[in-house]
Amino acid sequence: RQAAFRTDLTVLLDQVGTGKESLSFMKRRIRRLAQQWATAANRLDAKLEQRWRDQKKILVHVGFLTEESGDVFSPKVLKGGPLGEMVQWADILTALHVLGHNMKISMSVKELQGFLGVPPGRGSCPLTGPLPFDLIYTDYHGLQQMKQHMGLSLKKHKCHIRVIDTFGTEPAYNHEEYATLHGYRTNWGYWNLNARQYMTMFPHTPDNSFMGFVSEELNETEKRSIQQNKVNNMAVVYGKEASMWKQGKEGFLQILHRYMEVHGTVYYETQRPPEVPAFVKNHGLLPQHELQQLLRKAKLFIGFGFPYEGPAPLEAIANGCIFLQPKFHPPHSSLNHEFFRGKPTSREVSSQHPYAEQYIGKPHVMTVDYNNSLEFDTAIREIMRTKVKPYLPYEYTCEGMLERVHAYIQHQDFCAPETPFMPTNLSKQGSAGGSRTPGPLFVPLPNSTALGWSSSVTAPTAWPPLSSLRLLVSQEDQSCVEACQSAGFVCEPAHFRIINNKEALRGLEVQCDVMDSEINHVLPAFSVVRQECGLQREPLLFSCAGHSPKYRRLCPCRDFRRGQVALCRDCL
Ligand code: U2F
Repeated sequence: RQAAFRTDLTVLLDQVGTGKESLSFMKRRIRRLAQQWATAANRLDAKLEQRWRDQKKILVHVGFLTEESGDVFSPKVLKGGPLGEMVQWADILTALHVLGHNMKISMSVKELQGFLGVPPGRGSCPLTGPLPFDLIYTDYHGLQQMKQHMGLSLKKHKCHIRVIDTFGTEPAYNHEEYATLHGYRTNWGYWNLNARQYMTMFPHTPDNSFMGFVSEELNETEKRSIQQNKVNNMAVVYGKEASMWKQGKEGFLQILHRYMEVHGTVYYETQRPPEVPAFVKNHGLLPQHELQQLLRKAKLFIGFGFPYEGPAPLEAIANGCIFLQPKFHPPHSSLNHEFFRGKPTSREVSSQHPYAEQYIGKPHVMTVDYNNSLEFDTAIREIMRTKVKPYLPYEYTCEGMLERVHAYIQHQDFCAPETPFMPTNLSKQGSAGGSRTPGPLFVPLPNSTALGWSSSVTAPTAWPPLSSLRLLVSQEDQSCVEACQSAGFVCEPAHFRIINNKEALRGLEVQCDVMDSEINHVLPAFSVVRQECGLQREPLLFSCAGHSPKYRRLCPCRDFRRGQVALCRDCL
């Protein structure tokens, strides 16, 4: 069946259910953004020009909100607890509904069993018939519950699963045996999924898919009025829980207070939290729309280092604030920081909000060393002088999210058997013979070699299409994430299978005295010193994130759309 866009959210709101603060929060959000979603649906509908879209049967099982997982989030919704996950789930549900899919929502193990047709209360009684869904969106808690209640059949059906995973899971952590043998074993990872089945909150490692969420978009009139009504010396502090204000914050708060009136939205029960200095005007935890109003007036939204990678800075920037945040030197990661310890990634978090730092940057975002009071002081003064317009990257608008989720649903298929790629007609452009349709694909780059494939090798079903591929060679100890980024591209794990062969190495004129095929997450790669080349034997270990001082890696990069890094030019 063809999916038709929906602009009425009544059915969705009924489906979400009642009885918990988390659900009420999500419903308030869905209602508040309903008009934006409707406008976005109409725009995307026009953009796609009647293209056929399959209507999928989708189950959404929100594991972290089930009683069976302990649901520690719901009781804290009105008390300054994390809301980012709820923001994201509300938006995922809305996007799937608006895109016109046939969706069921489960928030308990009982509902899960009912939807899957597994007899209740029978432990791990496997699902015997076919899976009644094309796609299942869940999280790590939900995955565990499915393992318990679907038994062995989970293995059979796991290609249909998508895991919403805030901070991301790198391939080395996801591969059970490899993780266990090489010290990447954590409490979360090791599900042996295709790493692109994990969907993140921000575009972290491109090994995962980027799900995201949305922020409110303003029209030109609203933008103008916001700019006119900005209070130049008003700052709002990022941190809705008192503990986020603890320890060592007094110094820079004092400096800030020298120039600006400081506002906070810190939760409190009866008394003012002692962590919050007396000069701060604390509004208490605000409902989302009231926070937006406050951000519309404020000039500065200032982070103290925690929470990491939340939605609020995007909302602030969308409402015309400048976001000031601490640089982390050295970067925080699962290797050196309690919060990230045990998370299935070694990603280095260079500031409180690396997306804001790297994808948005100045003038909307300033990332400075808070231990250097001079640098901090200079930043505040610069912010007071700078005029900015409200800004929201396209990928965080409702249309951007719909476009991306639409593309994933229609094109990503982890169930199809991998057809081995035959690299018979791969060749470096410009070399004699071989190249059937030479195109403008060779990208000269300093210190790295690059080449592209002619579109004649495109397998009809490949997505992203092979026309987007650019092969690069990384420096030693450089990951493919960095190598592609430094050349203006993004690493594309789906393209690894195309470049994991002798022909690619030969095309690059790499000297290989020894050629091996091994299980190691930095392969395909070669060692310059030893003239050894290695191909990847385990497709689950193709990794954009991996790096090793011994190797220069072969990196499959691709182009991307401006403001929509998840999609290549020809991806829609
Ligand atoms: C992140 O979770 P948080 O919930 O701490 O992220 P925030 O950026 O603080 O904000 C989430 C939402 O809270 C709303 C605000 C944001 O959409 O509009 N809010 C509000 O309604 N009222 C207020 O007074 C203040 C904020 C991240 F998202 C999680 O994935 C992480 O687990 C967590 C820890 O790093 O950080």
